[in-house]
Amino acid sequence: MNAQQALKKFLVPPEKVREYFTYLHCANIRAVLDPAVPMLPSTLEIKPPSRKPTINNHPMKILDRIHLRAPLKHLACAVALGLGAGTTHAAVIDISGTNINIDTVVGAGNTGRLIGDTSTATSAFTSALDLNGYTLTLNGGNKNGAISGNGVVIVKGNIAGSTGNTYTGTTTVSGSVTLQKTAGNALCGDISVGASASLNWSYANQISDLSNMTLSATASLALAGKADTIAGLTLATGALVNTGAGGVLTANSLTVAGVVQPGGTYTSSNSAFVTGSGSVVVLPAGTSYEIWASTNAGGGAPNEDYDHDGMSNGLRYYMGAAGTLAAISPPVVTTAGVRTVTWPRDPSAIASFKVQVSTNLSTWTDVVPPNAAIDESIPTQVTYTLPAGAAKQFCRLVVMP
Ligand SMILES: [Ca+2]
Ligand SMILES: [Ca+2]
Repeated sequence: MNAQQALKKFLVPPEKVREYFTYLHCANIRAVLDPAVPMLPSTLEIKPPSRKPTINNHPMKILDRIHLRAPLKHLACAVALGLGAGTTHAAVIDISGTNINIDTVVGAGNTGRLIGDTSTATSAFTSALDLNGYTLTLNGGNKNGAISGNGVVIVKGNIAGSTGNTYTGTTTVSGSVTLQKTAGNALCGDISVGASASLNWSYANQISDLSNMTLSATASLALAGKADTIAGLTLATGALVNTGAGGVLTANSLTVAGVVQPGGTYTSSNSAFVTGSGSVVVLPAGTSYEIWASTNAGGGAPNEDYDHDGMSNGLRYYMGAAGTLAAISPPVVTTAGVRTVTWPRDPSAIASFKVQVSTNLSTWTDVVPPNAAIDESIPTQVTYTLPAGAAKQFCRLVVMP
């Protein structure tokens, strides 16, 4: 029986596909996948002999379901997933085999999906995957394909390749996983690193800046000297961040053992959860100038005056609701011969500042906190004590959001 005869036979009784395919050698599979007859009409299970054949260069449209079992080695063709006319099932590729590479999946769209390996076996892919709302489990082997769409990714093997993943949804990490994307992010969405799991960095910026990452008590991160920025980091007691030589993990927030930690730099010398010579940097809480300005100042620069009221955007941001024209030029208060000036401050503003002093309004000298003359003990204000001596002095507040 040649391939065309086999094809005719299984097209007539599709339920016989598996039976006929047991007769087909690799060469015949290739013929069946001829572009002239690219559609596989029904559930198809390919169990080729141990020679590990390659299906090459023939676009294949899967209308229903295909199981790719070991030892099929390489599906080097474009695979289109989708519903065909008159069918009722979403197309599926189930790569429950071992070491299967699929070069291209096209048209995953709304109806097709590709199921990752759910067994303990190794699977690999180089295709682009659209999660399409489904769960993808990545076991051992390199996962070079770009994963997109919304779904759940369970990571048990290394992530590699040169095209970043963009999926949304959640990520669960178990086992030891090395992140090897040479461009883009390896992991996206909110990430849970499970018991005894470890995440290892081969390159910088493997995690989406928008990801919140949670480590269980026996989980660990190994930055290996690389830098990355994430949204939030939550550590159970016992979880470790090994920075390696100078690695830096930057986060907008840090929670350790259920307690929210303040902004700052966490190192092995001040924090039990850090090892290595690098650090975990937690940005100060609050609203950045960029976010504030996008809402309140048309995205303008700090030195511009968006509403033309004589007060710069930067000062308005720094002083918040208490910021008025009068507040920019507060009176000098003299108490027992000590002269002070107090400016309002919004504690949610993230900005450094300095005071400048002058005796002639042309030459200004910086007074940079921390400084004994500057009192920040009240979060809603900054008080500067003018130096004794000169009869006439001027001072001004400069903010640097
Ligand atoms: Ca990042
Ligand atoms: Ca203004």
